Amino acid sequence: MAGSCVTTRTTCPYCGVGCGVLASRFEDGTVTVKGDPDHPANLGRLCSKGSALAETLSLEDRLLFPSVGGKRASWDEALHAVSEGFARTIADHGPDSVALYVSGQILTEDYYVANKLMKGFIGSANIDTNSRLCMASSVAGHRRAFGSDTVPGTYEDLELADLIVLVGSNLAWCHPVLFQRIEAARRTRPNLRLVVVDPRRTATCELADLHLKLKPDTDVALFNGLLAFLHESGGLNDRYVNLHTSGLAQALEAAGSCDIRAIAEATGLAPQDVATFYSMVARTPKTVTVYSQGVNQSVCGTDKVNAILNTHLATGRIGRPGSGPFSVTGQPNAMGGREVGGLANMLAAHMDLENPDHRALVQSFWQSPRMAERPGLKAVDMFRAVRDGRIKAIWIMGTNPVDSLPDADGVAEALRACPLVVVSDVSTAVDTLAFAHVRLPAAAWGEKDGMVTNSERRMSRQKGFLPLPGEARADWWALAQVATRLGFGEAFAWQGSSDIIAEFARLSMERNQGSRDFDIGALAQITPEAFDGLAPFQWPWPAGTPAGESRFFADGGFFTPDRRARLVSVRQSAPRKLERRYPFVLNTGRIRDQWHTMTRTGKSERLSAHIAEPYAELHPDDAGLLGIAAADLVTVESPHGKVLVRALVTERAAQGNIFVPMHWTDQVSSKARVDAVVAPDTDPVSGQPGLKFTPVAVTRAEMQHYGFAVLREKPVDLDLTYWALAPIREGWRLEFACDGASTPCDPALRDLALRLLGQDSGGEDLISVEDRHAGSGRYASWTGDRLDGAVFVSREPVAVSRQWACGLLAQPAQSLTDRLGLLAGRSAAGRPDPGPIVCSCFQIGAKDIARAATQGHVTLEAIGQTLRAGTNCGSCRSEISSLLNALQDQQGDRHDIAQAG
Ligand SMILES: Nc1nc2c(c(=O)[nH]1)N[C@H]1C(S)=C(S)[C@@H](COP(=O)(O)OP(=O)(O)OC[C@H]3O[C@@H](n4cnc5c(=O)[nH]c(N)nc54)[C@H](O)[C@@H]3O)O[C@H]1N2
Ligand SMILES: Nc1nc2c(c(=O)[nH]1)N[C@H]1C(S)=C(S)[C@@H](COP(=O)(O)OP(=O)(O)OC[C@H]3O[C@@H](n4cnc5c(=O)[nH]c(N)nc54)[C@H](O)[C@@H]3O)O[C@H]1N2
Ligand code: SF4
Ligand SMILES: [Mo]
Repeated sequence: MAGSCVTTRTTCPYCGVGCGVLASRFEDGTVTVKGDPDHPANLGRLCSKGSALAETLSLEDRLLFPSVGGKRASWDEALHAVSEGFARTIADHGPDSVALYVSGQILTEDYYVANKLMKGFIGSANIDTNSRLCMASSVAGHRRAFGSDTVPGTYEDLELADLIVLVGSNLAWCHPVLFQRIEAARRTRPNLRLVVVDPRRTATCELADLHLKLKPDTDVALFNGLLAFLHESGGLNDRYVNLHTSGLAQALEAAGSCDIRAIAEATGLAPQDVATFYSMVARTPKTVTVYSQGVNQSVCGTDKVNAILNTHLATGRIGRPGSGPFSVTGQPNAMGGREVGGLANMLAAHMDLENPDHRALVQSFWQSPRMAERPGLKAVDMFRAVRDGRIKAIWIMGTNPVDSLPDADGVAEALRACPLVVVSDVSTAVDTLAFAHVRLPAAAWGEKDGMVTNSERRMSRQKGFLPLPGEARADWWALAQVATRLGFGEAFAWQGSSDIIAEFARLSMERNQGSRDFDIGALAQITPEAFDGLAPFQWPWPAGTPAGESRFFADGGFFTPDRRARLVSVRQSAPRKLERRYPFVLNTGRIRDQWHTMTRTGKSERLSAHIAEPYAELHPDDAGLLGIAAADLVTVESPHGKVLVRALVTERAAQGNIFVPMHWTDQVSSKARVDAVVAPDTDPVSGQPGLKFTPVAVTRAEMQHYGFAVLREKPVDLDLTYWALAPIREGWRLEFACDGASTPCDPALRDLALRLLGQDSGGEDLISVEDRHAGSGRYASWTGDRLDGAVFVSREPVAVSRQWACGLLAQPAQSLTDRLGLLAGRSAAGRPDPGPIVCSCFQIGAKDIARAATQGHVTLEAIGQTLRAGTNCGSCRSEISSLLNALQDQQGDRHDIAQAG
């Protein structure tokens, strides 16, 4: 870093917490980021991913130029190809033969323009978004209960609550700054209670007073039981119910009586735990129920949402400080997408596509020639339609469906058969790009300008602080260019983001007067200058009013025709029978330090150090029965497809359930796209797929050899049964395994090692040790003083300290003794093996923490003082606590391979 710097106030591009970021750009081009102390979402905090943003800004892997048919093209040629292709398809097959598939990660401006083009000008509602995989059940549940998609509360409620119930939410890893806010609130108010409802024990459970490890998809039984309990114990708010709701009697009837034993049986919980939970809720008016993908991503997701909302409506615990239901959003602009009507069944500004008045209002506001008249296809159905030829042209923007949609191999097949696939992305390391006829380079975080809305309805600016690289352009610009070429120029002639927001604001206030929740009329005339300095605010913000904090529904005022909320009658569905061939339930989700398909977080060495391989969490008893040991490789298979991943045997998993993270793609692993395995079953109301429940078979994958390598050059064209690649300082780490028949120290293995080391292209000094009897080999080569890499091969999963080996490339020149030591898997001198990395900010490992603990530093605070671990972003604090708690059963080296925290 050199010289002076310019600091820009912007917003983190990852999760829906929506933290404010101060990005400083120095004269020499370096960038640093820190939390914005003035942003109300985070008050200066950032998690591990936010803190590592500066490490993901390099232009390596950036998509910088448009291309058509695999050849570089000018923007003009590429836009022509898109508009010609769309126009021709529409002329020949009608507007429903084309589609847009967009994302909760594009800005409100991009989203508004995409939606306007498709629904108002092309005249089809075939625009859907990855929010269908994420928030659709919450949207549907909100609309059933409130008549609108309204999140009633604010983040402050989490701090003001006396009880927080987290349902299907791994908040510690997925909304870390909110989790930290709860942690901090608990330090000042130790009586704040936390309950976690999740079939597996997650990092979030470290802070929980009660963990309800329920059977998958039995949440409706749990919350119906709670409603019945509250009713039977006199815990309902009759006044609120009578004044502001309808449907209680029917909902109670559907819920049945509160038979704790029967509920315990249905949910797989101990009766005592169910009773404890119910009485905690009954006696705590200030209860917030936070829910996320364990609720939404289910074939009964909408019913789960309404079962939760029923308990809040019946107690009047909604919209008051410290109480309410709280659906936390995943993506940075999931809320913005809902506001502009990005889902196939919604209209802009929270209007309803199926409501003729709303359609007429939007049509006259847009002066649109042809409005969509009926809902379009929802994501899973959209790709089915691509597959069977009903959709012949699709534009995908800001999402990677070949990895993130269920039945992902089917999605790949659909795109392969589709006559026109357009993909707008920022990265070249995206599996979906392989299917694109036209590739459009988008402006990335740090370059683009606009608005995002976080989980608490707070709209913040994302601002550029870097020049646009190559020919990257804003997504809205590309959409508007295509609209213009399709003949709609006048309606798409904005000069910049602020023009688009002003138009959107005018639409939100059009004939509104409090009849719709979403109103940002205050921005209707915003100038570019005012937009530039716009501070974060919560909607609604009607014209002529001051911006302020807001909650909804404490005094009713729902957006149904009679302004009453609906309690929706929901019933627990019968348990799904598992076929003998597929006896396990596959659950999927996230890890702490990666974002989705890793196209950005995967570039950071620090973030990759936490968990460097795809894995399957399974219970020790299941592992025992299947003959699977820690660090073995396992195949997880459904009728749709399979993955090959590392076994992580842990008590955190429930018996009969396995968990595989969603992040690994073909860019970084041989066969770990977990959505290839996931079934495309959807919720009948919301169309959201049940991504947390697929019946699967799990088997041990027999391997002839296992390997581990650190390599200066990124290996390409890896022809190995299993491999997984991650960046490290000055190079790459590679885990691999081969199942090919081979003899001990098969010469082919030696060839492989040499190839990995680049020896066929002239490395100089090679040292190798082979043990034919054991069937193991170790190889390392140097060019001058620089280590090219080291490769370790063995019959068993290689037991070499990964943290030690990953530091080798960055070490200075080595003596012969050091070199030999390296082959022996020994550290030359200096720092002892840190073990699997826990704190990514300071690269502190589990073994560091264990050593400190043996020296008497046995509390989280003491570890922070001696090692600094957990004192920067704080994302690892729950893992440090869990390590300290579990220190008696320390893990051995074999576990170092499958090190998932
Ligand atoms: N580090 C990180 N953070 C992220 C993201 C990321 O990629 N990485 N992505 C962001 C996005 S888009 C989203 S949507 C959010 C998701 O945030 P979360 O929803 O918190 O994360 P998930 O890991 O998808 O799933 C949450 C939990 O649901 C549990 N679950 C599974 N089945 C059931 C069930 O039947 N009932 C209940 N009660 N629970 C169940 C799973 O075991 C899992 O622990 O995270 C956001 N934050
Ligand atoms: N099995 C399973 N599957 C899941 C889930 C699960 O829990 N389990 N979760 C689901 C959920 S909740 C979600 S949100 C999805 C997420 O799934 P995806 O949306 O497919 O995942 P990302 O990796 O975030 O994809 C974003 C893409 O946009 C690109 N990009 C980034 N910035 C920009 C930009 O400004 N413009 C453009 N045009 N492109 C940009 C990135 O490089 C990347 O390729 O996955 C869903 N799939
Ligand atoms: S919690 Fe982390 S990922 Fe989410 S917005 Fe804040 S810094 Fe970004
Ligand atoms: Mo999401």
